[in-house]
Amino acid sequence: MALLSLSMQGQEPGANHPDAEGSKTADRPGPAGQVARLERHLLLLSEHLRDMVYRFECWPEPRFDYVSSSSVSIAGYTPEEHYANPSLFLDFIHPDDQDMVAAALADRAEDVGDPLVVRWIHKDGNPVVTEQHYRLERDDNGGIVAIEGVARDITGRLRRERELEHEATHDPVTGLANSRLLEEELERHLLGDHDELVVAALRLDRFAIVRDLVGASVAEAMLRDAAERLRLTASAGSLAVKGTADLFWFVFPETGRAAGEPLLQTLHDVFRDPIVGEGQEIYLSATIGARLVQRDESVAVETVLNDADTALRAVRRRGARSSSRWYDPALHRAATERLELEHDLREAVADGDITIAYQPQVSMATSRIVGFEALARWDRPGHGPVRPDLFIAVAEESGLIADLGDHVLFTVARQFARWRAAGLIDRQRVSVNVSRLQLELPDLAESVLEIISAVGLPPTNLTVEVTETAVMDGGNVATAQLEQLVQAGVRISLDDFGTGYSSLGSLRDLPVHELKIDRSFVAEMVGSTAGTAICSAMIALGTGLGLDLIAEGVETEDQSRLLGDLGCPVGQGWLFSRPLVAADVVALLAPAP
Ligand code: G
Ligand code: G
Ligand code: MN
Repeated sequence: MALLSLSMQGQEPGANHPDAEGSKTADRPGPAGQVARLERHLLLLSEHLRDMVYRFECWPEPRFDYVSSSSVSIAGYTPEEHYANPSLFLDFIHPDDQDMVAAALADRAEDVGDPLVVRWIHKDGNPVVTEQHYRLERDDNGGIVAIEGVARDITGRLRRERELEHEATHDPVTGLANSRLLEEELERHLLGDHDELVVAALRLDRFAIVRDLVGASVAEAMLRDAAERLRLTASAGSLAVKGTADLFWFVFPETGRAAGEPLLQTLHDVFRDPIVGEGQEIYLSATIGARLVQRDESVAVETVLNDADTALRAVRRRGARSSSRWYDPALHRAATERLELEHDLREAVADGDITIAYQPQVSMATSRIVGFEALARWDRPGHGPVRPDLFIAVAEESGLIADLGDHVLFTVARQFARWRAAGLIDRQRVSVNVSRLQLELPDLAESVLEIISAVGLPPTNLTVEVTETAVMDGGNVATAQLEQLVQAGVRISLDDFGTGYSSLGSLRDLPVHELKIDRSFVAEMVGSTAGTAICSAMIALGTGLGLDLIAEGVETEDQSRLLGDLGCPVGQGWLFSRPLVAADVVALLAPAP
């Protein structure tokens, strides 16, 4: 820069063309010639830089010694305009930066120091952010005589940096803040002294089903619609965040539990109107888990997020929709216990510690055993037996159900194949329960057939028990699985019949051989005209459709007799036998010596 300023001495303002001046000194020999060549070289350089190079004299008169041509692109003014009106240079500094520039110049020693970021107003009115490397020349009293420098336009770079920052902290689909921003915000709030605040986790109810129904693209548009409404709802100062899948987060600073309740309600209210995506409308609802952070409570960001999520899961597990729940420590204990249960179950499934009890199914006319229902049992180490509906539910939630189902079927089928080989059974069937989630596994039928064939149990010795809700909710996929099993000779039994909501009409079209009258009907039958009428109607319906019938939960002689009279040939229940371990089944089946 010093050289450049030297070279400019004596040059007329406006002489921006190196060639125009260059010819005078070009061929001078010796050191003078070298200096001249260097001058021309520097001028050439500065004229072709995208940065604006300048030397501005402040004293005795403000005037430009030199301004490079890129002043046009950076600030919109030609060098000529600068030469003609030197105060332009100070005027187009952004009003908000004027004081800062004055202060920087006043403090600055002569040497080149840190660059200064200064906003200019471009001739077209737009702000330009410049980064300026400059040097001051002062007189003996410290007064500024001249400024020389290079101004670089960093507007684009800053915008790109901001865009990158935005991309890194926002969800591309909805434009909401993402989890990274959530964590940063929370971190900031929780640092040191802070007021009460509420963190809420919100999940759309049944969104996975909706997605299957409307397709991924419409579902995404619906997510955008929901996100936009949620964003508008979140009050000023609060943060709305898009998490994974259909999960949203909210941070309500300076909010206690009393103030938080109505805020959560406004989030629910978003779903009063149908959500729209690509012209399709659907009514959705949401479930919320909320965590109150007390004033000055010292707690990690991760813990707060986990707690809100724990509360959310607790509501969803209860199957409640459109509701909220506040986190409390008891929930944490429950969640921990559940995790431990899940852990132990995982081990039990892996180690084959799930055992089977067999409950006989008996002909009410002859008292002969016509089949068995296989029921899974788990004796949890250190805890005792766990109710099967509980551990089946946990297996479904934790992705263990496929392995558990395979293990049960394998154990049962192998056992039956052996009893058959030993001549203990002949045409009796064994019923194995298959849950709703199992029916949704795409290769269920295939894997069932594979397992029984591997252990040598004929398909005609197997019944698969499914609940009517599982078949109805599973739709075509579930029906196709059942049909494949039926093709192979497996029998299908509709468990808990009457407790679901299947239309009687659809019963005709389902691949089902047997109706299993739920024990709640059997329990209310004796001594009740209405109860008897219901059982009678179900039996008539089954018989009319050509289905086999079995009543479950038969506990008394009266029930057994009445069921027989109504035309139900087979029963299962404590009257005949409790579920038995395999050894007891053998004792039961073996001909008395
Ligand atoms: O016998 P009991 O309390 O065992 O059965 C409770 C519930 O658990 C019943 O609804 C039964 O259908 C279900 N169940 C029992 N064993 C199994 C199994 O091996 N797989 C599935 N999916 N459900 C089972
Ligand atoms: O839902 P599912 O039918 O698969 O389950 C059968 C359940 O009924 C098992 O929990 C089994 O232990 C139970 N059970 C079997 N016989 C009787 C009975 O006579 N009375 C009652 N109350 N429950 C029974
Ligand atoms: Mn059953």
